[in-house]
Amino acid sequence: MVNLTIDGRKVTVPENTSILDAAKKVGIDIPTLCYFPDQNIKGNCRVCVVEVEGSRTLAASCSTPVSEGMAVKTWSKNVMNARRTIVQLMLADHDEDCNNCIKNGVCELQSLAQRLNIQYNPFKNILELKPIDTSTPSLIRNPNKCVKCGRCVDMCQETQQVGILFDAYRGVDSEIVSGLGKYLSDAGCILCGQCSTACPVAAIYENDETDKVWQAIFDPSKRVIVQTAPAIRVSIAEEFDMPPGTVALGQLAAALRRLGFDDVFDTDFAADLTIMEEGHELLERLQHGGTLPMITSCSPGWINFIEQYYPDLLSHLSTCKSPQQMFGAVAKTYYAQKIGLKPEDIFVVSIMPCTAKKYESGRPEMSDSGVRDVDVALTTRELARMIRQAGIDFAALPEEPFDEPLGISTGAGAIFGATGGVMEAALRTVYEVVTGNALPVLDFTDGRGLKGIKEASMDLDGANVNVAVAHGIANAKKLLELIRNGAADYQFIEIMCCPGGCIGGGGQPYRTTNAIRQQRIEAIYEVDKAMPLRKSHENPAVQALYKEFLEKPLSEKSHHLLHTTYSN
Ligand code: HC0
Ligand code: SF4
Repeated sequence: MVNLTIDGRKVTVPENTSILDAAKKVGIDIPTLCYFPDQNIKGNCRVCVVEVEGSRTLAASCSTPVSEGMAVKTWSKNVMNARRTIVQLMLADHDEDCNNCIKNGVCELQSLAQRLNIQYNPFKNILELKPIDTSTPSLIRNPNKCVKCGRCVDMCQETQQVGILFDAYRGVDSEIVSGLGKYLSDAGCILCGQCSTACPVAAIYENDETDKVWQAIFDPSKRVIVQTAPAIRVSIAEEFDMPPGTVALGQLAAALRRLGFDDVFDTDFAADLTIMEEGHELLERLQHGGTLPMITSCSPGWINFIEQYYPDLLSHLSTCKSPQQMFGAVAKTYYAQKIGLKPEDIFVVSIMPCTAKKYESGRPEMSDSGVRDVDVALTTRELARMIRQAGIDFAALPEEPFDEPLGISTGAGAIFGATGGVMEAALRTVYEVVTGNALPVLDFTDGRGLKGIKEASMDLDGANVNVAVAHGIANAKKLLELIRNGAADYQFIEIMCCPGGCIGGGGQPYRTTNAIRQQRIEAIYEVDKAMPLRKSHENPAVQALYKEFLEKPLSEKSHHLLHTTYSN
């Protein structure tokens, strides 16, 4: 342990603790900008400077470890002037059109300027406007807002290891770029949006499509259907200042109804449907010699990754569309027939924790109903913006149910939102279909949690099935290399693009940390436990869909509406 004083107070902390964390222990909150929990950025912005007795220069508290006998001053004239100057210089090289900024009110630079009581800037604004990158349907990159903190670079290079964002040039010319001189669409970006959850300003953010949804809602000729992804019910409450891990299933349904959606449905229904198709596809491959290991295909950032970086392994992907897209295809055919409408009269909106879902919904092949199957995919953050716009007091909403039939789901559908969940849901069904016996224990805990790669085995009537789960592209790459080298002894692999699975998606509330991911995961399993049905094949609405329309899993109609092909 190390003893030191901070602002005259004695503190004892473990070795290698940063001054920043030691100060937190005694209730002192040093301002930061580039610092982000779980990331390795050290001292880029220097907003967190403090005085260390005996040192002639100020120290960045996030990257300076404590030492025995150290005396630290976190607030002094020098500290105040240094912090203000740093932020004023940032503002002088920044597009300060705050009123028209998507992050107005939630911008960390703005709140830092407020906190430092910056009321004027002695430095003249020297920003040279650069073009805004609108090349993808998922993300907007505005270099004029960038403060070069490096958080997005760390996300892209270290956490995801896609590596298309990097620091270029030095000194005053320093700039964050996506491939030298390229737009995101040409730079190999997979649209995961992890950079956008980490950005403290509005230098990279989701393409806001809320106005398109309002137009549809206000159009009396449209039947506007909404589906909401498994992960939203355990994250939306954070947008309304409730703690991470709050389950807000009933309030979510109530909010969507009050926004004016005509049918409030659930992607969890389609997740159950996916399990029926994907489970049978796995059995088909196991019994008739298809490509193994089969890999899940529901996470669109992951699909973008394998298509661009490992096209030689595309035959391993399940041909199943994602639940989002299965939902759209079913809503505009089966449900359209049920309510006597044509696909073009229906507008399907999905609420997703994901920026890549925007791209997925616009893929030309995702129109098997005859028109685009999902019209708009909004992120959690966009939904929260709509709820605030409409003046809905989210916390005070009553709990309401989802509508029938496409709002009926099981616990297996819910756990899709957490890493390991698709695997667990699939095994719950595959085991019972193959053995004809009820599962003795429903919870496959081996696949749960934030460990990078998880493995498990299951005995299916004498045949051993080895499974693996990876979340985040850096972990996925390790499994892909094993497959490429012929060293992967697995039959089934779940890969989710984002750390933690969809609960950690790129469209989730800003500043998702590992601690928050863990709380959302626990909440997802609470949802599962509370459901009366917990196995996809027991979903009565899915059973009815097969009986009335699709006939059986992997039928011709199922293939046409629920399966897809991939491109390289
Ligand atoms: Fe997911 Fe999904 S679980 S990808 O993470 O499979 O985005 O939440 O909606 O489609 O269901 C995201 C979350 C979904 C889909 C589902 C899958
Ligand atoms: Fe990198 Fe993902 Fe951001 Fe693209 S969306 S720049 S791949 S972190």
